[in-house]
Amino acid sequence: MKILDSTLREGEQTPGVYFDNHIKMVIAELLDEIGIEFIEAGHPVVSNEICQGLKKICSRSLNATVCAHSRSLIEDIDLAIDCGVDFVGVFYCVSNGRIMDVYKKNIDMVKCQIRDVINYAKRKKPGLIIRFTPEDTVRSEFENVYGIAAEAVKAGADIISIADTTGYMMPGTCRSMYDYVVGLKKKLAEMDLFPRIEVHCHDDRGLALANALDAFRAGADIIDASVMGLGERAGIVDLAPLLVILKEDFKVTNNWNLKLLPELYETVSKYSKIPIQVNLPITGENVFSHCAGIHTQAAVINPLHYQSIDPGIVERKTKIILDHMAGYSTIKYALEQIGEKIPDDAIIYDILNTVKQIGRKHRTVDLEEFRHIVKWYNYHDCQAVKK
Ligand code: HCA
Ligand code: CU
Repeated sequence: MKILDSTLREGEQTPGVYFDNHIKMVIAELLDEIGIEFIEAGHPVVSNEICQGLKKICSRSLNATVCAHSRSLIEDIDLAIDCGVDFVGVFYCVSNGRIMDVYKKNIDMVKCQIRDVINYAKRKKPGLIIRFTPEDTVRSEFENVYGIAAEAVKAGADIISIADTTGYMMPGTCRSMYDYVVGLKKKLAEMDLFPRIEVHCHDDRGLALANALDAFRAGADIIDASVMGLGERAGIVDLAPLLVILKEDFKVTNNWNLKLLPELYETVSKYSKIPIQVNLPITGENVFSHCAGIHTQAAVINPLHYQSIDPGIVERKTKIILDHMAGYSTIKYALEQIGEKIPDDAIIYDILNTVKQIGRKHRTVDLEEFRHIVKWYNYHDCQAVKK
């Protein structure tokens, strides 16, 4: 299985997000270093800047295959090929409603258009990987989806992408992505067609990752994701947890370097001006921190009592937080961290109370401030002894 990162295409469709071309290059290089197999780097028809960015990224000879997004139009294909991409993602909506209301066409006209465009692309650049996405796949009439997908594959499409454009699917229900992937593969196999299957899951219901994993279990070959899940509306699958789960839980053997994920996320966050949510799985500030006294008591003995993911896989560390939730063992642990002798219980409780009071002011105590608090009580104690 392979990953397609769309931070530079879908991600740039986040309101207000724009990456300058020199930043796009850095992001593409980081994705490549991590070992992401496909980088969807823009939709050339949107602007000349996007074309320039695509051209430069293609000229870098990355290991990753660079993809351009394209409408089902010859002019878009020409532009994409002109940018030097080896992969073009063509899309068109296939639902009767949209075809008739918006495009004033019928399904046969759409079939012809898609067939002609894909034929043209394959002839113009033999070896070009072509993906066809029936937009809003999962809510479109199934016979339209497999009918047009079959036409696309016969014309030369290598990949059919199932787009859950509106985040509509739900695991374990009649809207299951697992069942959809199995059903579409079966239908195409009956026609002797075996394209690779890609999935593009939006997160409108917070189920993008769950649906993507469902698709993976059903045999999908390529999964789309973006950094922080950036994209239209609620965005798509967040890249970091997808990679971690595939590697750690599903034991896929792709050679991804997960240790570079924090750097990638910081870069994308800085230049997209979208903060990394503190509780964002894997990359959020708080996700390997322990706060409540009962948790820290167990976590200082073995973090795995309260963690099921080892932070080391993304080069992060377990953190114990000092705030109003701290307990006796939190303070003992912090004293050890700063190399301080463990004082009498009475002093430990004085320190604990101070830490809790500060915590009630909506603050946490870092180890530097903790040192000052300990010093204060030690000093106090000396004065008391002198008297
Ligand atoms: C879009 C919609 C899209 C397309 C996906 C694809 C979707 O922004 O054009 O072309 O594979 O969610 O359907 O992102
Ligand atoms: Cu999308």
